This record gives sequence, C-alpha cells and structure tokens, in this order.
Amino acid sequence: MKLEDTKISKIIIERFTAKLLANLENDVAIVGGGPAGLTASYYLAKANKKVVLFERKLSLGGGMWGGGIMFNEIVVQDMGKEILDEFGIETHLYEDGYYSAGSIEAVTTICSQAVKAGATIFNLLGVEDVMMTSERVTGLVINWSAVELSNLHVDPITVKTGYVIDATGHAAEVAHIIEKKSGCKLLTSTGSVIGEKPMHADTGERMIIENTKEFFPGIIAAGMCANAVFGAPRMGPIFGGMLMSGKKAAQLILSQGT
Ligand code: 48F
Repeated sequence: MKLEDTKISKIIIERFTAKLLANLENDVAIVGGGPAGLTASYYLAKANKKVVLFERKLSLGGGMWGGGIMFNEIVVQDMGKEILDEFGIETHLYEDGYYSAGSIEAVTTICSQAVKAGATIFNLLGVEDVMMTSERVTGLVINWSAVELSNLHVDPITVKTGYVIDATGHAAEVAHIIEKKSGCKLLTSTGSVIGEKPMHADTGERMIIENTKEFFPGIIAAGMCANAVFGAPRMGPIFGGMLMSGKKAAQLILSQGT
C-alpha cells in the first residue's frame, strides 16, 4: 500500500474535530494539567463522568517534571504515597513519613492512567475566560495557546460544563478572571483571591485539602490554586497535597450526584 500524504492530514483533521465536538458539552471541565488537575481527571473519569482537561502547554504535568530545582525526584508523605500506589508508581521509603518517587514516572503514569480511565485531554488550548450567570459558572472560553502567545486578534470558542475545576497552580488564573470580570464576591473570607503565603510545607500541605472547595458556585479550586485562592502557604516539591487535592475535588463533584 502506498501512503497518501493528504489522507494523513484528513485523518488528523477528522479525528480531532470529532473529539472537540464531542467535548463541547461535558460534566466537568478542568483547567490545567499539573498533578492536581490530572489526578482530578483520573478519579472523575473512573467514575464515568464526561471529563475534559485543557492544558495550555505542549506537555502535561505542570510543575511535577522538574522535582525540586530541576532534580527530577519528588517527595510525598503517607497520603501521597497511597495515591501513587494506586497509580502503580514506585515509591522509596526515605524515613518514617517521607517517600520519594521519580518525577518522570509520576507524570507519565498519572497522565496515562487519566487518559486510560476516559478523560479527554486537550493540550495547547488555554482558558481565557468563563461563561457564567450571577449565580454560577456554566462554561469555559478557550483559545489556542499559539493565539495567546502571538497576541493575534482571534476570537475564542466556548465549552458548556456542569462543573469547572481551577487547577491552574500558583497563578489561580480562572479565579482571577472571575474576580476581575464578574464583580461577584468569591466564597473566601475577603470575597477576593487572597493570595498564597510564604513557604511552609507542613501547613501548606494540611491546608490545601481544606482549601479544595468551591470558591464560586460551579467552580472548585484544586492544587496550588486552592492555597492561592484561600490564602495558605506554598509547600515546594512535596506533592502529596496536590494529589489529595485533585482527588478531593473529584470527590466533591461526585458527591453532588449530578
Ligand atoms: O502548576 P501546576 O503543576 O499546578 P498544580 O497541579 O501543582 C503545583 C505543583 O506543580 C507545584 C507545587 C508543589 O508543591 O507547588 O507548583 O497545582 O500545573 C498547572 C497547569 O495549569 C496550566 C499550566 O500550564 C500548568 O501546566 N495552566 C495555567 N493556566 C492555564 C493553564 C489556563 N488559563 N489554561 C490552560 N492551562
């Protein structure tokens, strides 16, 4: 058989278009494909939710690839180890309560498990706005990262969803968009994004679980975004909190039974 160049193009265009069309309406839309967003997508897909994740970069994994200062090892505590075990990621006991794992194995495995569980992931697509009423977030506004990077004047498209998870990391991008554009008060103590506090791994890891919750009806903060929105410390290259936060975000949505 002789390969036809244009047939290859046709397959990609048709398959991608079908995938995008199939995901314009979904149960949960996750913004950001770092450890928190990917973990949330895994648990939601496993529970048969129609879940789509948008990541603006070419690669998934967010800040996990680089471990700490580009030393590609991550640290987890007991709660993180349990989730890494569930993903089948090898961990090594350092001493009581401290485990390490290779960040390359961690990222590639979590991503693979999320996709195999049924999550649909779009890379190179960024979320630049939300759709909302004064009562609830109802969808996302997406555009190609290439458009954003080149500052081209190209209009975005929209995605309708039951729930959004803001897993955009330190930047808490979706929360800032809602705060800035809607004029509505967020469900934080100040009504605004409070901002992350200086490094303190123990406090940050404890508070991230508590802070994984709705900050406006229809949108849950997960991962580092949760501490940025509700005002808690960063924690550096320990990742149990990110994984647990992703899991909790999924559980909160699943507990709604919608
Ligand atoms: O930053 P990131 O890894 O967030 P996370 O899952 O994990 C945080 C840790 O990596 C680390 C830490 C651990 O102690 O503090 O920082 O909370 O992943 C966030 C992802 O979201 C993407 C961004 O490219 C990254 O891959 N992202 C951010 N804003 C947007 C976005 C956006 N508007 N649209 C699409 N993707």
